[in-house]
Amino acid sequence: MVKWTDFERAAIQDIFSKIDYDVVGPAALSRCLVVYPWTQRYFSGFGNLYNAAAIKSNPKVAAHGRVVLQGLVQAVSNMDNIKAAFADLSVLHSEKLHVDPGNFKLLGDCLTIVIASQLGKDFTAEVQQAFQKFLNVVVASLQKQYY
Ligand code: HEG
Repeated sequence: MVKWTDFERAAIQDIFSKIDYDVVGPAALSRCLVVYPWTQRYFSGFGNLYNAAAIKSNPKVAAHGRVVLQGLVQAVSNMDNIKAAFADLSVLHSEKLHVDPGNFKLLGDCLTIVIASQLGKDFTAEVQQAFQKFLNVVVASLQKQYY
C-alpha cells in the first residue's frame, strides 16, 4: 500500500488540473514513438508512422494519446488503490497487446518531459518528486499482471 503525503496528493491534483489533456497525451505518446522507435511496433494499425512529422500529425496517435491520459486520470481518482484500478488494463497490455513492460517507463519519461514544459517553473523538484512517485506506482501497476 502506497502512502502519500498531503503535499504529494496536492501536487498530483494540481498537475492534472493545470495540464491540457488534449495536448499532453498526444505530445507524450508521439514523443515516445519518435524517441524510442521500437515502441511503434504495437501501433501497426495506426497508419503512417514514417517519420517524426508523420507521427506528430497522425490523428490515431493523437486519439490514443488522449486515451492514455484518461487512463492516468483514473489513477489520479484512485490514488490509494491504483493497482486494483489498473488490474484489467495490466492484463490487456500483457496478454492481449503483448507490450514489453519496460516500455511503460519510457512513456512515463516522455510524459514527465511534456508536463515539465507545460508547467514551466511550477514544475519544481518537489513537484517532480511527487509526479515521479505517481508514475512509479502507475508503471508498477501496469506491470503487475505480467508473469
Ligand atoms: Mg496503453 C490501449 C493506457 C502505456 C500500447 N492503453 C490502452 C488503453 C488505455 C491505455 C486506457 C485502452 C484500453 C481499452 O481499450 O480498454 N497505456 C495506458 C497507460 C499507459 C500505457 C496509462 C502508461 C502510462 N500502452 C502503453 C505503452 C504502449 C501501449 C508504453 C506501447 C508501447 N495501449 C497500447 C496499445 C493499445 C493500448 C497498442 C491498444 C490501442 C488500440 O488498438 O486502439
